[in-house]
Amino acid sequence: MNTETITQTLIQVRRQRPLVHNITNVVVTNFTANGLLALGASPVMAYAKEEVADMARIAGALVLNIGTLDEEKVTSMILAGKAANEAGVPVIFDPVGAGATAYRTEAAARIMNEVKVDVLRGNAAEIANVTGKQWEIKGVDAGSGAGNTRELAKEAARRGQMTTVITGEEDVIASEDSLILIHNGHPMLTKVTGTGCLLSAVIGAFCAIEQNTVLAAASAAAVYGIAAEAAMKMSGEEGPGSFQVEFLNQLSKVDARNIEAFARVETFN
Ligand code: ATP
Ligand code: TZP
Ligand code: MG
Ligand code: MG
Repeated sequence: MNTETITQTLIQVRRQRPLVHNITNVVVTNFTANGLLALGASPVMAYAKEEVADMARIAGALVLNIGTLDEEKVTSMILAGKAANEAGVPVIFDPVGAGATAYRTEAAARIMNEVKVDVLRGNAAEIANVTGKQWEIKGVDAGSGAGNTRELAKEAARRGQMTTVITGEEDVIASEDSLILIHNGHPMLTKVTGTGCLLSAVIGAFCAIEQNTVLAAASAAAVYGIAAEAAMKMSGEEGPGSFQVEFLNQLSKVDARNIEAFARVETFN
């Protein structure tokens, strides 16, 4: 993947302003909507079982996130997911906290059985736990696991036949036959809640534009990491509060010049 692909996809996101339908958690709802707006996409949060199928059908992408799940939300996610599948709308799934409780792990499995997921995005522990492997998880944060995230992403992609994104210090984007690593980002992203969830939604915006979900997800991760690096430069040592605000500013400002100068991408086939 070259920097031109990343730039062109970002330009198209801003030009087309895709509608991204989110069924997400109560912690990150506002940050997700503001992050998508800053990027140039159009967010909507809609949860009622009476409307989710209609909303998913007209969206450019559907993002499902189990961060604060309950049975009503899971029902709505499955209804929305099936409608998106029928309409050819890409589905992104963020299995927040899978492995932390049996209910989360079981609900994630149920959603993935009922809905064809196009992109699975989580930390290493979440992806391991939905792939039937053990990896320590502390609430919603990845614990220390011993595995190789590149191999884990490949295996999850192969098993689920979907693009899999494992984020962390390096972001791994895998499909059955390709692997891309993104080395952008900053540890300050771990000090602001919802940065993983927002990335899943940003991947949704890119998937609405680019049908190749590996290129879409890798482009999204690169833009996101570059915005974080720029936000650190602007907010300096101020801390997570200033960083969060500046990160939204920088999501709206990433351009061809930053991408050309700062994208750190490794592509394997
Ligand atoms: P967790 O709950 O384990 O923090 P998450 O769902 O919040 O997981 P992250 O893995 O934190 O997701 O990824 C969110 C963003 O933060 C991604 O863009 C990722 O590249 C970035 N990121 C996470 N850790 C680091 C790090 N150590 N250095 C640079 N960027 C990081
Ligand atoms: N608790 C339930 S959902 C959530 C918390 C803290 C937000 C998790 O967001 P992220 O993006 O995984 O850090
Ligand atoms: Mg994080
Ligand atoms: Mg997360």
